[in-house]
Amino acid sequence: MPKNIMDKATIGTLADRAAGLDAAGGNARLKEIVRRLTFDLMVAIDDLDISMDEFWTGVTYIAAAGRSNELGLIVPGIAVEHYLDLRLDEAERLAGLAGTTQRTIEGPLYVAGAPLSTGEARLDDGCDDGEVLFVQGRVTGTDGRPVAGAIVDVWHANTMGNYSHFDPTQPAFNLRRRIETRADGTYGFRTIMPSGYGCPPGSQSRLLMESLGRHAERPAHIHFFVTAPGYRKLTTQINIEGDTYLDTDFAFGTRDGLVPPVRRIDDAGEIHARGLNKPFAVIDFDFSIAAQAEGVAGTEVSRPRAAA
Ligand code: MBD
Ligand code: FE
Repeated sequence: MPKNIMDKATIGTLADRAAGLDAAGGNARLKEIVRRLTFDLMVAIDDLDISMDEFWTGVTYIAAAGRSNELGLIVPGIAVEHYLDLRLDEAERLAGLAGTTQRTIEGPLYVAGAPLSTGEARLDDGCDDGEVLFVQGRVTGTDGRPVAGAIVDVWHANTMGNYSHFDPTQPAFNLRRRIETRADGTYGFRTIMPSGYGCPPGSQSRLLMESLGRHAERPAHIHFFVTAPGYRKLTTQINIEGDTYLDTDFAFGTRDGLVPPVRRIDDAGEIHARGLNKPFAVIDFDFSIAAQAEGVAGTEVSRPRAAA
């Protein structure tokens, strides 16, 4: 078929009716959004001459991705989750908020309710023979003052790139903890160096990435929510420097400022002081969080999350 054969007014009238604009009831905000998305979809079909076969291939694909619970993987994979962050960054900048640690995507693998401890925690169960990693730092406000009693909620993958809960071979809450900062705002944890996550073999998300000529891998990373009363929630991650996929994260989660140096310690005295018998790694990472503010979108996102 030729492209661009439809009249925009015809599309507009149809989208109006599809969104119930000529009906009295319903949710006004939903009508507005459905009207726009329906209109844009119809225009795209005409502009690109999307065939009926292509259209139904797309519908079937989205249905399959929904059945395998992969929409939370596909949204970051097509950069839309990152786009939401870029937009919130811009809204904060326009509202005069500055000086916070860079945010980045939550991803689909958080589990609420991890064990809570004060000051420090060990995240691994001792069964994964990965490189021992200590992460330590301080939570401050944008004024540089320490935030005592902040909660650093941390989660990451094991050396296979798998997350507990979603990987039934790991114990509950393995590599997941909530750590309350000390009076001076400091926190620290012992864990194992994670590996990057890859979309599962044969998955819908991997199929999409490969059909686009992309890979379906994330570089190794550690996720954080940092919360404290009176402050805006920070959702972020750090990446492990040197990872093959650092610059091509399929989920667009890697950002400047979120790739701290990894210090490798092989000094016998320091090894013994930590109660270890092999070299280990240390990452120093501080978080700067913004005080609660009026007139700018909140950072607490309501989305379905696993809980255990
Ligand atoms: C992950 O571990 C992740 O963090 C994201 C954003 C997507 C898929 C897997
Ligand atoms: Fe992740």
